[in-house]
Amino acid sequence: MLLKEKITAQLPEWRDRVTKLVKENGDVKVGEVSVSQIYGGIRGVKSLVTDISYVDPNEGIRLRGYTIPELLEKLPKSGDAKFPLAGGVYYLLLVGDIPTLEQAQAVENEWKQRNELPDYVLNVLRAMPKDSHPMTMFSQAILALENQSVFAKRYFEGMTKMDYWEATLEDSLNLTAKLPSIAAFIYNLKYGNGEFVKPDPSLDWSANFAYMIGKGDDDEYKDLARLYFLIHSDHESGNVSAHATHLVGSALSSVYYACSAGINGLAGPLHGLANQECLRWLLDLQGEFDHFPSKEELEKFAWDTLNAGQVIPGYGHPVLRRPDPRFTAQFEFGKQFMPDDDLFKLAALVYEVVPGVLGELGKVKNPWPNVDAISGTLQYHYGVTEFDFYTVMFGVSRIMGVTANAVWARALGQPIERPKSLTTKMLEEIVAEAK
Ligand code: HAX
Repeated sequence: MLLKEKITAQLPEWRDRVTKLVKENGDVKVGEVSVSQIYGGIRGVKSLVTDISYVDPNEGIRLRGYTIPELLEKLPKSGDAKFPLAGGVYYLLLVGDIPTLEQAQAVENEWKQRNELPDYVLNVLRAMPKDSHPMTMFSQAILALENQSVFAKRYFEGMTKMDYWEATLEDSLNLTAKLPSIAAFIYNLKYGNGEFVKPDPSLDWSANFAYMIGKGDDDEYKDLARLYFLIHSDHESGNVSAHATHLVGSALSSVYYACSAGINGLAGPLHGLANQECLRWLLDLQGEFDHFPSKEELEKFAWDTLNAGQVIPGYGHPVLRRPDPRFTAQFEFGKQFMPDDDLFKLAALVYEVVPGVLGELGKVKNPWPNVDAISGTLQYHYGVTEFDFYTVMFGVSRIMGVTANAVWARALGQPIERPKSLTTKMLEEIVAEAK
């Protein structure tokens, strides 16, 4: 298999590099930890390692060294598509290089051979209460697939440590292959006729998602799916979904357990659920006026939200200090394909007004839009109006990133995570001694 060959070829060098770094420089200090960081969500503590992506506060995400605009330009596209194949994105995350079109298609073909969704998973989803959140259903479906884990089976057969990554790659391909089908089935079950639509083998992974939710004739939506699945795939290791996945995986739980945990984290309103909250806020704003609001009216609406003790969803970020390039890429898509859409125009006005309001608040470190500020608006335009579903699409994409990280964590022998906790009294004593 192409991916296995490409990773195998790099492994000796990577293993030597990491072993040498730790053996010869293991005691070199990378940073310090302050009391406020310990109480403040470990913000900014340099304690994780990944070579798959890096978030620069000003520049935003780079996947394997490439910015979002570079990726949109360089990653291979098939046929008339204007946006890249997800198979190429996954190749890039796993292997580290921009693939050729043939290499991207090889990953797409690998997925096609593994995309069959067992009946029992469909039945688990059918058995869930009608008011289950789509993220609960998504996490549940991933967990239900755990019995298929190649890693778990081979581990109990006595697989050697050196082979962990290969079994993890198998699980990762088997899981990622099924994600569009799982997501589309949840969509159809929750909002449609409950039909399970099989993927069309002539379509790519992203376009198949569009096809299975009934948008097979909409080429623009297929391109939006390709863009969406690219930009949400990875965002360093410290965000909740990535870190939760890594933490659970570090116990050698399979990627099914680990990804289900990551998805549970993504379901939080301060993380992936912000995209649903964001659209809700925008629709509330739209509903508030019988006309297109003026800047002053919007400003007042934003202050009303803040004064009610709520956050403005889609704005702010723990690391970024500029507009998120993932926002910008989607905003450009909107400008190109739906410049006259009322909701898009409103989102554009929010972008003009809200950073100023958050700036005036004084405490917000980053008043700029993040990835979630616009993604729902684009979905809404194409008729995917059920906004509690949006985070599932985020999850479909994010699992590409977290499984690529899982493969490399196993390949480089990353151990079980175990940070140390202290009591408040101990911290008080440390502070007293420092004075
Ligand atoms: N609206 C109102 N207040 C905000 C705010 C916003 N959009 N962003 C930050 N603040 C507030 C914080 O709540 C915090 O207030 P307190 O000190 O009273 O607790 C203060 O400003 C400082 O926060 P910060 O250091 O700037 O930001 P954090 O790193 O603590 O939090 C968040 C980052 C993304 C959680 C935050 O900006 C937020 O709640 N934004 C709105 C929700 C959102 O868009 N989440 C999605 C983030 C992207 C993502 O992960 N997607 O999956």
